[in-house]
Amino acid sequence: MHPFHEKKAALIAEHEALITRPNEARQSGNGIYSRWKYPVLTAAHAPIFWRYDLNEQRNPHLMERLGVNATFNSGAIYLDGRYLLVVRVEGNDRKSFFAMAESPNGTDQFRFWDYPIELPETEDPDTNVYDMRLTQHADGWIYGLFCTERKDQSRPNDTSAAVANCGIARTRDLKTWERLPDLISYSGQQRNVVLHPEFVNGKYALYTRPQDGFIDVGSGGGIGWGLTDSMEKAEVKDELVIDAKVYHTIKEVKNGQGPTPIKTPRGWLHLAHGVRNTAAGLRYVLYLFLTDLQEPWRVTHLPGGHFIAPEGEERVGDVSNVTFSNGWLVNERGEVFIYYGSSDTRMHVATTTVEKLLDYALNTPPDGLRSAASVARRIALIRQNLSGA
Ligand code: M1P
Repeated sequence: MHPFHEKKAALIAEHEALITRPNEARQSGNGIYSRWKYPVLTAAHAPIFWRYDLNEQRNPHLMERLGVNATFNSGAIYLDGRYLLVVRVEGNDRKSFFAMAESPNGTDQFRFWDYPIELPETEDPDTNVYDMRLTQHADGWIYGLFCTERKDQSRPNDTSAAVANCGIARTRDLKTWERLPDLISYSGQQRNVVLHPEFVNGKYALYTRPQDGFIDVGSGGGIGWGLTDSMEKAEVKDELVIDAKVYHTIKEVKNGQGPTPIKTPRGWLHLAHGVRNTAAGLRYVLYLFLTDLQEPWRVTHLPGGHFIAPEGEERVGDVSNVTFSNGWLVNERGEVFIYYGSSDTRMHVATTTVEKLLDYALNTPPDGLRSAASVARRIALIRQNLSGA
């Protein structure tokens, strides 16, 4: 075969082998969920025709022209039996964009749709967009709330000064998106904003994350709650912190709502990320909590400690020691697929059920906030077990 065609065929075959590789649930686990062996998406999953110019005349060496650096922090939705992710794809130029990937079973064979999403801009163009949360709302629309980042024009000489806000778009088919004005809030910058799927007191409800700076939340932080009359001109006048950051916990520095909460008979299940500082930098882990069915802003159960933390290869990447989730879904059998990014580099899945998550939320003790309290609780468990009670 002609060398160019041979190389092209090899590239396509290697890519196809990656996409069709069967995934497998890891046998060992904590009984709460199963992690799956292979990442569901990596940079190498991006289609060959997104990265290479496949014309021999223009690209005789078959070089990668537009590299993809990472695929991570994906929103998720289960629609008509299809497992869909809205993936944060980051090019080698550091710009993130959104692209849909679809799987027949939720754990492997994720394949990107042919074209990434062409997200309309507002009159103030985004520099970077990322971490979309999908919410199928009671009003009939599917909303995508994401972070829009722009240069901080008040600090023109600081080339890394940025401002984060909540961008809002909506769709009915995940193909054509209508861009709505960014969220207006009065508590500083915003990231990790998530739309609650039902109306609350006739209004749209948002989980927010007010922050003083782009990275540092400063005196802000915590998962907030606010109402808005409309999503076409979303404005949150008052924010109530419903889950604050707390000293010497997994969310000591900051935290943020993950995906849209899941409605269960016992309350709303929430997944969130908590951040603490270490000598090696920030560590991001996931935690779970439950809020009241009628008053979703009221936390009823807050298990102590992390629910998912980086393990093995998940620990290393562009921003190491990070697990981050902005997408999960439930199928008609009550199976839950938790999609999480590791170290801002790749996507993984862990599977469980609503029943198990509720058991975890209802029966895992809260953080005792002191070593002595932790020891007392562990000794009580040991005594029970050793006495055969
Ligand atoms: O790099 C870790 C994460 O940092 C940010 O999250 P947060 O606003 O909570 O600090 C986001 O940029 C997120 O995408 C990223 O994974």
